[in-house]
Amino acid sequence: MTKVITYGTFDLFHEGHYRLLQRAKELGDYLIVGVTTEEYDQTRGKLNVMDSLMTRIENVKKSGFADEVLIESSPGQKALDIQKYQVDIFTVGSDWVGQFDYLNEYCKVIYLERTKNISSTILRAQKASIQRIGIIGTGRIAERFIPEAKLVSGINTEAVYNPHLESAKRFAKKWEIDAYESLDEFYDAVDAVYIASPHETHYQYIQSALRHKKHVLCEKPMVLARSQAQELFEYAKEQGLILFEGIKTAYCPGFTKLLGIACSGMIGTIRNIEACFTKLENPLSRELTDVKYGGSFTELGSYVMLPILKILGSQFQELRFDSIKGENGLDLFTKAYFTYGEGMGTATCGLGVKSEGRLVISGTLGYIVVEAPWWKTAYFEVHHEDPRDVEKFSERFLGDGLRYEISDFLSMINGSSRSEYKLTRGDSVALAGVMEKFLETEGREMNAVMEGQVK
Ligand code: C2G
Repeated sequence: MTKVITYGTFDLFHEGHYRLLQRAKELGDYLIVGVTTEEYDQTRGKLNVMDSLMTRIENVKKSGFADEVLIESSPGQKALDIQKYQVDIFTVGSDWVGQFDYLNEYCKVIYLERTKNISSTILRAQKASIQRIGIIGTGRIAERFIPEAKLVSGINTEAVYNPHLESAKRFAKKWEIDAYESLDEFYDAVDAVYIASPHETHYQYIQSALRHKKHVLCEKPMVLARSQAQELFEYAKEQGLILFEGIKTAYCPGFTKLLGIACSGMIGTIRNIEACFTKLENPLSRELTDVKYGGSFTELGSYVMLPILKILGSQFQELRFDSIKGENGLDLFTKAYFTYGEGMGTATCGLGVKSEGRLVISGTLGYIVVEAPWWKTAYFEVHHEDPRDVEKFSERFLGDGLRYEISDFLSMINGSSRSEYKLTRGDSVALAGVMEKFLETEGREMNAVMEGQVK
């Protein structure tokens, strides 16, 4: 008798799960299915699981393919189970290809092609539908999105669009999703869109996605002009659509905890915030050659402004910039100075100068220091006058951290959570306003509507 084993969350049970179990059973005579516990999913960074463990087990049983169901509750359990149950074949969907090769030591490992275009659900009406998401753009950040989205339940990445069809096809093949030549067809295949194209095209893509009644999660900087941000948020609200700016720091648990502590009074009234983020880039990269939209501040400014705007607000009295420029006029290192009635902030960023990536929030009773990479907040300390009086806080930051914004984006779409407080439309409008002011001082007035024309 050939024994087969597979594992999964099986949340919001859908065709992908059903077909996986069906083919897993066909690999042998006896199929064992491991269903993950909520705790295990938490530890492996799977977010947004909607169904209870019992419901998920029930759905697996109802499929009729499982001869036995067990609980997967810890990392490393797979190898033990395979030995304990004398399993001949381990199988899982191809979105995990390579990740379980180590199990070849114990049994045959087979990756079954993942199911694309899951739309309807089976077995029973779900309390929340599966959101089909499409990606616009095929660059570095888009590459990071899919593995992160896989660890958020309730979402299925289905499609990719890039004006250069060859890039879209290459990306689609690699990630087993569909490439679209026409933007209209792309929109028809999805419920929501993740925009990871160059900054100057964001405005046009957001506008067209909203017009096609799609929810939008757009990479930072969302847009480079205050009026554009205001217009897009207004339109999204009128259409009952969700528009999110993707600044991963804003949505990660560590940063949320940090803001809570900073605003709790533990360090008194906040008087000064200094945030620094530098990342040496190849001088030939787009960021350092695109004289219209490149440079350090458009690339990293969203991060270093975030703590200042979230804590001191967007009603600053003065704003000025100092930059070190390269030969082509792009800023290699920029400091933005925010002056408020009761405090100040300095946002420092650089693609051509390396500095200590630290965040320091100073108050009348003490200060908070977050070492690099504070933008992936995982650990911070609260210091007081007495150097021995230090409180330490930590929070896990999993993977590339995009899963947190994806999970909150999904929660907002499903109306199941009010996560907007993490990055409000007011925050995004203020960020766009500062970007616009920076580009004006640089003499790079924005004309994104024309310049960023979607090709
Ligand atoms: N699956 C699929 N097609 C989809 C979605 C999922 O074939 N469109 C497969 C997955 O590859 C997996 C199984 O269905 O083999 C269950 O998927 P999930 O519930 O998302 O479980 P997952 O997070 O992939 O966990 O230890 C658990 C394993 O790592 C799998």
